[in-house]
Amino acid sequence: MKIADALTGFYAVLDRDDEELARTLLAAGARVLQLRIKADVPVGAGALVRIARACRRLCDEAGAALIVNDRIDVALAARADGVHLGQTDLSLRDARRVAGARLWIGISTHNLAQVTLARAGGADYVGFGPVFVTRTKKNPDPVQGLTGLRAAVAMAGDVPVVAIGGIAPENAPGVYATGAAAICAIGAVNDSADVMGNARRLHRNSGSYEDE
Ligand code: TZP
Ligand code: MG
Repeated sequence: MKIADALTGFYAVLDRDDEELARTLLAAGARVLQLRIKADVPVGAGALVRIARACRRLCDEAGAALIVNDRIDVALAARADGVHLGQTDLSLRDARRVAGARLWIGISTHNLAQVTLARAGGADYVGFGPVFVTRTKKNPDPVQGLTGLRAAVAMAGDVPVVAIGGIAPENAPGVYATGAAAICAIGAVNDSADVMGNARRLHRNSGSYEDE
């Protein structure tokens, strides 16, 4: 799959070991699923690979891409399409040494300087945020707003930007209007009573929340 085909609308995150949730996110039309389990007691590598392999099967059935957060070893073992790394994870340069061209490498960025570095270093895409206030991430970086996001999209050039942080169906149209390639939302989807509906409303041109 080409990365541009995966990063085109709602970018789903599986934030717990929950096959039903994964199936629902994919059934809602997600073209990409990121496995991101942040637990107080870290999940071991063996268990993570088991979960990632299950995701791989579901993504293959749905024609979606699989990206693993933090763990390049798990991403490679499960034949994921990509790995997603934060500013304090394995560096982009070292990740490329390990994975070569076998994985897309996505980098979390929180300001324009980080976007510039990720682009220069050959990131396949960048996450940028938090765009709005988020309750999901512990110790989030400062809110960047739509103005910051628009500048990040311009700075990223041909590197696709995934917007993240406090995004919900109500504010998604404004986020797409900045030129962001895709929208990642965790709380507004995974913690809602209507996972399927909210995931669908986060796709590009899904019609505004108020219209439905
Ligand atoms: N990086 C910046 S904000 C964030 C991450 C991982 C959390 C996004 O979660 P939510 O619930 O969509 O605000
Ligand atoms: Mg990380």
